[in-house]
Amino acid sequence: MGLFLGLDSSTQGLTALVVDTARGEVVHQDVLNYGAEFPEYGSPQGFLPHADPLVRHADPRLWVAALERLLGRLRAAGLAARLDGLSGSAQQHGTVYLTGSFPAAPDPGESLAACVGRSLARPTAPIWMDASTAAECRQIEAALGGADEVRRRTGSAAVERFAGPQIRRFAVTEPAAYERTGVIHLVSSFLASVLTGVNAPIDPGDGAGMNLLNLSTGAWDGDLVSATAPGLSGRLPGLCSAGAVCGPVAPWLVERFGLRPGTPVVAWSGDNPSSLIGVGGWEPGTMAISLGTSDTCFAAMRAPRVDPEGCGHVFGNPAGGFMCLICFRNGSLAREHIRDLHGLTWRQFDGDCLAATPPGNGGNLMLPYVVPEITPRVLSPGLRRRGAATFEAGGDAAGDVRAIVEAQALSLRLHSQWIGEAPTALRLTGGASRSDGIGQILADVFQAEVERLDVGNSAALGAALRAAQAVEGLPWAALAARFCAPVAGRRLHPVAANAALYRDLLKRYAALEASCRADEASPPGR
Ligand code: XUL
Repeated sequence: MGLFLGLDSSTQGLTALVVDTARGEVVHQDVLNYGAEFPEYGSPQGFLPHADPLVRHADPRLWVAALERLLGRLRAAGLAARLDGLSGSAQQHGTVYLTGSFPAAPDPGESLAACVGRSLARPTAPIWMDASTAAECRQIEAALGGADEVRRRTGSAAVERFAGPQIRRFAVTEPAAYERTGVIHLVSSFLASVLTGVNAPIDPGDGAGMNLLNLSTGAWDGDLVSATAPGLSGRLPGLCSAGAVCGPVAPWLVERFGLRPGTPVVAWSGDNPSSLIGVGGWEPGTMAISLGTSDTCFAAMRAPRVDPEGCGHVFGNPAGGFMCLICFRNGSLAREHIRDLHGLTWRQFDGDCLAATPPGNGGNLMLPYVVPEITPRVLSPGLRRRGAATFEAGGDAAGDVRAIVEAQALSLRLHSQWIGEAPTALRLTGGASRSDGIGQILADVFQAEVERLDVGNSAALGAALRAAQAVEGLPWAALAARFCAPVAGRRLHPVAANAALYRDLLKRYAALEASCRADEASPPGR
């Protein structure tokens, strides 16, 4: 029994969470917001501005600078030296390009970010929000004989934000820089490498989000690797099993932050696989909805099945087996857009607006695309409602707030149907899960009980629990019972009287979405 640290490097910030497995308690939580704490990186929302809305890159040094600051604060809190192990969770799919082996150690007085910066073969990392690789996706699918074959092998059709298509674009558009690249990491394996001082392996949870891992063999798929970029197999880190210890913390971390020599670093994973553990969803039966920068919906799967529409994914479950995942790019970004459009606070958004409007919003439907969407694929951003009419500054704040939240809930319901199991309970996590108004809409749209946990950041909690499980061998069921029990007073019950209304609205929403996709497929004047 001991203390385990979970780190969550998300799109907008870094969280540290420490669990004490003897006491069954979370004993420390700390959060850094990239925009607020590191203005010098010019990334108010965690990524670099770009004229092309399809391009989204971040500066990997920002993630490292945040790691350095949080480790310093952990030391100041007297916890660094008491840790028995650590692991992490990171935004999925982003790729970091290094010249080769990892820098041995920072020079005296040199920041960790500057030290790691010396090893970057590409100054920026495309992240999960990047949608610029449609051509590369089609090329990879064509080389493999079609989208179905890529989906059969990897659990997903070729997807713009996934590592493989991103690597291909880099190799094709910047061949000299690709040539200089010695190793390509995911954000998760990159940060694990920073902590161990050597190139860390990729785990099956995050590795499955690359269009490169063959789910049935658990190894890199030779055909996909060759179809993606020349000489790629020599540039990919190794694969490890979920929960593998990838090394002790690097000696200079011991010196700089007072960690105990030999503290085990357990392989990092993606934020969604980590969240699956953090919400207690390690075995089938619980569907989780994470309301963060992206909204995601995920669950452990009895058997891997793929989404015929091509938007859903199958990833590795850190507890063994598989999980499904559906990701919506317009999560909190879309909610924030409406909040800011009407100059609201979150309290007004939730309390005044959602509470003051009726379920169904008087039939006022919206589509929630502030930025290009992943599920379904919608490339031209823009909020639309009532058919193809474009919505911008609306006069009715309360109506717009309900319209965006209902649209997101209906979209979640519509695009999770392929999983094939109607959930009886939803576990909500992420920043917006605090909102009772949003939770109630989800309960009504799904006609399922909404459960919420004490810990808001389930990805960081999941990372800490994965570390504890790997180092101490504690059973998942015992960890989940101790750390992931829903809080009785925070349950929300579906209102049966709203079932028919939302069933009808779901049909109308599906028709509106279909008309938007048809408009996009054949824009006026084509
Ligand atoms: C999942 C996805 C996002 C990122 C960022 O496929 O793209 O959820 O992991 O959180």
